[in-house]
Amino acid sequence: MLSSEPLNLDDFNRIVFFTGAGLSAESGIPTYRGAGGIWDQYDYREYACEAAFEADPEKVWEFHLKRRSFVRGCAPNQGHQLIADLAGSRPGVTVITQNIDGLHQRAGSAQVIELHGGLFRSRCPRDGKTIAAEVHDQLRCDCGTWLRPDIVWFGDSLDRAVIMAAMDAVESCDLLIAVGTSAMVYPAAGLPISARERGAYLVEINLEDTPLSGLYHRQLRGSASAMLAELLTAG
Ligand code: BV8
Repeated sequence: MLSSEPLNLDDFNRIVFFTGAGLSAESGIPTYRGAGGIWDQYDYREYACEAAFEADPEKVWEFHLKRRSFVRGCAPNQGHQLIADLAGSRPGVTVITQNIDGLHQRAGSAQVIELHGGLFRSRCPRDGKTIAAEVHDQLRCDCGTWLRPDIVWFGDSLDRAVIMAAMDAVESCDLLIAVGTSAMVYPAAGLPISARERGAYLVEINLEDTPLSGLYHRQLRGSASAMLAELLTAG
């Protein structure tokens, strides 16, 4: 594990946290890849893509309702809390997450860009209406159409406004801290590249190297919450 003396955050004006499933692993939510990953247990082509939903919406909903009730039973961990506390203590902190679990918001982060949507929202493919699904899982829209989870599946384009907001944030930040992402899924994985090109200082927190580790000025190897605690707590 490389030394991770705390950064002096006062040296930075605009900080982006770019987070992936590894941040939520310590909350008990399985990651996507690696041992025990979601895609190890489920073939996304059967349960989490437009074609699967068209073919059998009930089967896709069964998978997502199971995930909703599981995630409802999970709580934000210290990593989510440290990020939320920092954002609450100073201006210029933005969270860009690939996660759909809503744990950043439950930890108190207000400024969260959800690149891949949210597990606790449903969307009507016909009229575009989105419905919060915190408690009740309404599966049909008032217009009669099957609602679908408001999640960006493989092959779905990301919401244009969301990716533009993420691009603005990474192109104007001077510090980007990636936490728990395998840097495998595009266009999300390319965001730190844009930050680097604009001269930001980059830190990668992960258990292992990723295809983009060479991009980072500092690579901290260890669990997300422990590394964030070392990095963000002064002294
Ligand atoms: C798009 C939804 C335009 C949520 C996900 C061929 C056909 C079609 C598309 C493509 C294609 N080839 C390439 C593409 C583009 C594709 C893509 O990039 N595929 C990859 C796999 C090659 N991208 C898309 O389709 C995107 N849309 O491009 O639209 C388009 C349209 C049509 C055709 C072409 C292009 C949409 C991508 C969104 C996909 N949605 N899931 C859900 O269902 O749950 S993917 C999934 O991966 C999640 O969204 C997740 O956010 C994302 C990234 O995963 P990570 O968060 O990084 O998690 P992962 O498990 O991978 O890694 C965890 C890391 O944490 C590990 O490194 C681990 O070591 C570390 N870790 C673990 N524990 C800890 C830890 N670190 C610290 N502490 C710990 N405790």
